[in-house]
Amino acid sequence: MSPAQTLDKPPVTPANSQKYDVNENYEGEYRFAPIEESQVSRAMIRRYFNTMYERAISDVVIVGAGSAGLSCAYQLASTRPELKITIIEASVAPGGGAWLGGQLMTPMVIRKPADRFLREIGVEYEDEGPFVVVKHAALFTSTLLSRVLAMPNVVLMNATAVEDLMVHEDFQGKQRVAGVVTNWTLVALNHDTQSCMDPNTITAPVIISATGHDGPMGAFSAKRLVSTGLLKELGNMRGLDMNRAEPAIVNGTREVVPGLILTGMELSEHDGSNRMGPTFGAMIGSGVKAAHEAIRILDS
Ligand code: 48N
Repeated sequence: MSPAQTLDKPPVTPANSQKYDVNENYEGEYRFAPIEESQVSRAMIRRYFNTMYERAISDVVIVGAGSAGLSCAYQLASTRPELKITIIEASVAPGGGAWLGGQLMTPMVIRKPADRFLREIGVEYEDEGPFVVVKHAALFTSTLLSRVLAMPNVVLMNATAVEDLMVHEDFQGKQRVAGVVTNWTLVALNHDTQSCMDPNTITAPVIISATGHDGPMGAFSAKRLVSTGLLKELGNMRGLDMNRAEPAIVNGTREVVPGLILTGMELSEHDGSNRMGPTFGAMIGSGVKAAHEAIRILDS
């Protein structure tokens, strides 16, 4: 049989699908339905590259899938299900710094009123009065990630880095961020080991950057604003002060240049606000506020 003939031949027709079932006690032989390796490859390739084609023009791009970026994605996608939201995450594993509570300890502290978001996404916690504690940071992050990925209007491209911003001039000659320049992260991190490996682009009227304050590409967009002259200099994150840091970041979440909203710890590097250490309420509040800022821009 020529390979083409195996292209979409379904290995199991409904009539004989019972042959590949196994009883609840797993008694008897466990047999998989037959498959061609090429069908596995084509099942992935078709979907991934159709998505890349379709999301080359998105409504909103969120850079960074840490606690701020994911909180923003959840709020935006649930509030405006018609928006095409594309999340670009440099790591293979999304979640950023929110898999642990702090210094490798697992419980996650979230100060009120950010606990409201936990009830919204269905994460249990212990109430300690002014703050709550989620038993494991991964419970928060995995729940939030699963809610975001279940939304039909959200696409996550992980292991993909934003390695530049698209900047256009509007009709008044004002510079506006109009999209992102992307590459697979391993390529983006190895430009100096090879000749230039050209990137890809995603065009969108609103970019929300949530690339954190540390890591190989921390505060990426804020730093790019400086190197492209759209920002005179970074404010640089200040020392730890929980009571100053968290409200400053939530209340400071905004469109810093036309078309670009900064959220989460990246904003502390842009503005020079304090860091808060191992408490995550501001990441949630800033992410949610960034979603409302994006809607304001899109509706204006
Ligand atoms: O978790 P992070 O680093 O960033 P946030 O702002 O979502 O949350 C920050 C929070 O975890 C803290 O730092 C806590 C509250 N500590 C405060 C303190 O005082 O220390 O997530 C950023 C994500 C990561 O997953 C990166 O891999 C990703 O952004 N990223 C990128 N993705 C795509 N393209 C890039 N250029 C890029 N740069 C970073």
